Amino acid sequence: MNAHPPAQAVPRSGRPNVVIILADDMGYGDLSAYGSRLVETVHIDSIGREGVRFTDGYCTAPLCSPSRAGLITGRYQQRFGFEQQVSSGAFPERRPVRTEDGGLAPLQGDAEFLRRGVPLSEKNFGELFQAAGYRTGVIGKWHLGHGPQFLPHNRGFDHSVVFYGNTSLQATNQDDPEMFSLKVDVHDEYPDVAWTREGLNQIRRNGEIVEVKDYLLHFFRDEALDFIDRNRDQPFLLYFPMNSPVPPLQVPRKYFERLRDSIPVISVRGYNALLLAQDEAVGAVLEKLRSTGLDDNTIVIFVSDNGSATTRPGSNAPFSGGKFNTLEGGIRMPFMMKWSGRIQPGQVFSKMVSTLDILPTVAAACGVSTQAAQALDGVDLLPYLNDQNAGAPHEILYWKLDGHSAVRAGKWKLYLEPRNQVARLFDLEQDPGETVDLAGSHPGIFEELKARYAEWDASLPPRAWTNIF
Ligand SMILES: [Ca+2]
Repeated sequence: MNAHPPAQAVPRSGRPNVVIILADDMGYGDLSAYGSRLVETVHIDSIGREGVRFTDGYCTAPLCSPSRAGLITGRYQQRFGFEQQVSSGAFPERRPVRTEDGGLAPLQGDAEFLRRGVPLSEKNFGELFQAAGYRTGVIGKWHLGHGPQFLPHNRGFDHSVVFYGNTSLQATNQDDPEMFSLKVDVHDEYPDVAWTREGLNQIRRNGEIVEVKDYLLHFFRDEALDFIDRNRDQPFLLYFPMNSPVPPLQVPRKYFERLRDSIPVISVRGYNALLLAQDEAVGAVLEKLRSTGLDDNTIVIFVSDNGSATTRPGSNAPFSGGKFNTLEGGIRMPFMMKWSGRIQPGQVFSKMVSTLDILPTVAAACGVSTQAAQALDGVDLLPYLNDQNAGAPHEILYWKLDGHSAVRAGKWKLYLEPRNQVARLFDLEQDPGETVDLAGSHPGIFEELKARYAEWDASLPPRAWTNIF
């Protein structure tokens, strides 16, 4: 006998649940909802169809760790010196870091990497929701520091099943004939980055290493389903940062075969097969919410952490650039949100929003106080989605990562490479591909945005660490 009440009997008056699903390195043009003609991502697309699809949604950095630090705190990560990756590879201590002048420092050992993370002065959504009585879980990729004070079970998450590094092997049996595997770019050239399950790539449940034999995306999917099942009778927040479609490109052949007739290029077919596997994993989570009767009272958010690297078969169309730079391809994200009965379905929202808005939005929706947090840069989006506020959530947004910066205000985008004295102005309405520099023809806007950026940049502390070679 099922001890739980049937779906229709679950009261809607309880505090809502939150499920935040994050893709890793997925481009704007990778979903059918955002124009892909290569693959039908019906499950992920359904989030936007049943809620809102943002056309102008942004992450806070075109790189994993800093983007996640902004997302999880609702604050520009540069405000706490968090500009760069906390780690790269299974054994970051074996790799040199860059000095501020761009040279290579001698090996720093463990100490350099154990100090990197979101400082204790910042609150993330796990900490805020846990303090408010929610059950909090994170399943997937953490990549926000592996020193003890930065680990998820010490930072607001009751339950964590994660790897701490930037990626992990999807399938440990690399000779499995049922698995399609392909190396696609420089990311794959380092043997200690994607193609291993050692070191920071190991899977840990609440800090303890667990051996995983399943295909990793499916293992995390099942852990997410189990978390929802176990917490169906109490309010929960589930942060589900998936290990896809980032390398290693390993995907069960059944997905690859489904695209055999439609995609002739092997790397593109393999990548889109992984998008299909990812879509089905999201579909399983959505179905679990329906079958447990929680769907009506759960806020579901889907977004990617940064664009696809231009060296890979992902699509940032119609934009140029990608991961590592601040052209739109690096920072404009597929971003959708649904909340049955509270967000009007079928909306397409075209004003700027940011992953910074996720924390304040879900906190407001759930009645969770953000008083313990520092001043948030994100805003509660619900009034804008419910026509209570006809204005724009953000007048201006800023980006800064290792020599690549940007500002967007309205249709205007200022693209900056300060070290190279590059400054260009684009009209994103007329020129989403950022090809025509209008700095000369619109000097007033150009100078104003440069001044706004300089003012924002001057308000930031120095970055707390540099990048990793
Ligand atoms: Ca990423």
